[in-house]
Amino acid sequence: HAAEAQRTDLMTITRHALNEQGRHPESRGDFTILLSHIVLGCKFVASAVNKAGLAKLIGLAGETNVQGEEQKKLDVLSNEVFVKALVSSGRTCVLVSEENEAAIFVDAPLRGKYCVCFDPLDGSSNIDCGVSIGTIFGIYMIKDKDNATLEDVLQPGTHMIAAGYCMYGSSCTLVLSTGNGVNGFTLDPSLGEFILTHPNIKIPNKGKIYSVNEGNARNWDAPTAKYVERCKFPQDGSSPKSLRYIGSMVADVHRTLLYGGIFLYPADKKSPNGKLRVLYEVFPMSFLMEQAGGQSFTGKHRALEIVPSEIHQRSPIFLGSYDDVEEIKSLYAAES
Ligand code: AHM
Ligand code: MG
Repeated sequence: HAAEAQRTDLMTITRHALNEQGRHPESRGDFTILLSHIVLGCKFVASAVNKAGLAKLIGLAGETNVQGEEQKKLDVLSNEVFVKALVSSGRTCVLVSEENEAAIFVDAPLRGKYCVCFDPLDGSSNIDCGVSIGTIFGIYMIKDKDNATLEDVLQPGTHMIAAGYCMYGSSCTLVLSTGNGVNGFTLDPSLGEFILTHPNIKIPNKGKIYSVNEGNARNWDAPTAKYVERCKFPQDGSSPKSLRYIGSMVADVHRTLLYGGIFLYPADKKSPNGKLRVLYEVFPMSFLMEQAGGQSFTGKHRALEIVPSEIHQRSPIFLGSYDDVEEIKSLYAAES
């Protein structure tokens, strides 16, 4: 155990990325540089989130509040932080943020080969009460750097080369996949470094938890309603599942990844496409789930196979343990 602790202790996220680099010599370290800028954004936001309750007193950006200037909202600040961090990496070309209506095309001198879709601070309803929130990101490779178009980000999730999230919770955790499994890193505040604490995360095949906003139940379609009913009243004599719902996708998915079970944001009569956004919520989380051995389903097909036509498009989503998602798939198959 001591030997293992020592090994993981020293594995910073940068060292991990440099090791991975060996698998993609053609990237020439560009991905490692991009990742270090994402990490910088996460650390900045983590520190701002920690001070959120004090923001009115001391100001979010530093110790002194600039006179007369109104405090920036945390989600607006986080967006500015990530846009700046990504652009200044010199490795990005097209950026899609939940906070910006239009995609951002990086100017030629700073242009690189990666496209990043992100939600800088997800779970905004949880900010003011100190509950976990997070940043979500998905990364694509540009086709032609000199000819960036929206098509470069309107790609199915299967074309993503990496995805991850950072959770600002009781500790700050960054979960990442570059298509070779899933790894979790925890921010050591005394070092300011993300340390590999959860190597090669695999989601249990079946879980004991379901996670959904049940307040929408009266508008659900039949298969979703039937599935949730079965979670509470299993037909096979097994114990009922527990309900856990934080209302921050990052936190609900993180728990699902570690403990197993299912997270759902289904379609309902009022929102036929559900709530969550394809490019920076559904795709990155689906990519991670599959990489961890779980599944992700839209109610019709594999979530990563959506071909988006708009950057802020939504989709229903059911993701988590392989067997639990299998069950909801069979209910939808029986329906059609
Ligand atoms: P936001 O981008 O406005 O924060 O909304 C996204 C959040 C997700 O984090 C979470 O899964 C979902 O909204 C919860 O929605 P609801 O409050 O409808 O249950
Ligand atoms: Mg969001």
